[in-house]
Amino acid sequence: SDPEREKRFQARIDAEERIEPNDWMPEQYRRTLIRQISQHAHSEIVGMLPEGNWITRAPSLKRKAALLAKVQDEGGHGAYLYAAAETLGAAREDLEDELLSGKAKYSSIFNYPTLSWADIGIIGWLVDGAAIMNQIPLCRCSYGPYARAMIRVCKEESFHQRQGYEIMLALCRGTPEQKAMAQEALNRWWWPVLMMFGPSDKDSQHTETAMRWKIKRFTNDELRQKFIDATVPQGHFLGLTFPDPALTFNETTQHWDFGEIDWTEFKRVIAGDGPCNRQRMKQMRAKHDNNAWVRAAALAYANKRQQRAEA
Ligand code: FAQ
Repeated sequence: SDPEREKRFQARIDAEERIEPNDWMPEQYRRTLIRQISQHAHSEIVGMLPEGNWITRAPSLKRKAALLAKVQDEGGHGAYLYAAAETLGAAREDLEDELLSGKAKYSSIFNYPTLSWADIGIIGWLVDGAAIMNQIPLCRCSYGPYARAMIRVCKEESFHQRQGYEIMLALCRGTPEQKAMAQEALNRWWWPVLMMFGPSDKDSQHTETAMRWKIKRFTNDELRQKFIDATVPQGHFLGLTFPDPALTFNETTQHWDFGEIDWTEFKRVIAGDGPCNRQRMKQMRAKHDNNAWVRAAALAYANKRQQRAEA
């Protein structure tokens, strides 16, 4: 390490300057970003699976078109984020290998099953809602390529969130069976969605350094609280209840108080033992094998073009 350079680096961060790929950066800054950006990319790609499960069963042509577009957007976000990680010197093949070997993490939320159509509404409303809450501050991340990627990603996520909330509205204004389906989905997803924000601040290993480097602008608990405050009134507008008896509006703090998150469940899902972890990894490996010919063809084509250019 080079203390003088690190000092100058921190001064640039403190002055809100953007760090670009060719700038000097501490090795740990680079590693932290590769870890976070690649996990984020993996989440987008694995996140295509739970919703992909409903494309063939969408209840109308309009719903199917919107869902197809949304899932394609997620693939695009993944590609965008892998490219951002590559600007830090990571190789995409290595990042993919780390995912397939189980070494790299992806968001815990995508290890839960999509059992009914209401789950598609819930994913848009809550999962994309949580993603936006977390990603808007990342538009001001100190690392330029990640920050710029987030601007476009957030625009698309806000369309995703609206399509999800609109599905929820239609179900909640529909038949009693539809409303019950919406409520049942909310009951299953609420707690896992709150876990998306990561461990509580006292258990978060990376928050302190990530805040100092302005990769993160808010702590996990701060974002979780902001999300709850924004979301609870939306749920009440739908006429739904939240599966948390401790959820109450605190007049003193002007925030919603909530119950204790089951951190044992969170740790279990992250360790690979959630309801769908094995299925998701199996799907990812099958996809990787099935797509081998595409990678081979793309490589052969690139080689041919290079040979032609050299001739
Ligand atoms: N799941 O010290 P911290 C989406 C890990 S949205 C799994 O607090 P950090 C859009 C963490 O990596 C979802 N692992 O870590 C979409 C670390 O492990 P490590 C993706 C989790 O990084 C919507 C350890 O626990 N969004 O995909 C989780 O400071 C709908 C200690 O935690 C992003 O990735 C979790 N929930 O804060 C797609 C946003 N939480 O690496 C399809 C960018 C924590 O030491 C459909 N990422 N861990 O082995 C971030 O903002 C941060 O990385 C946090 C975690 C906030 C997720």
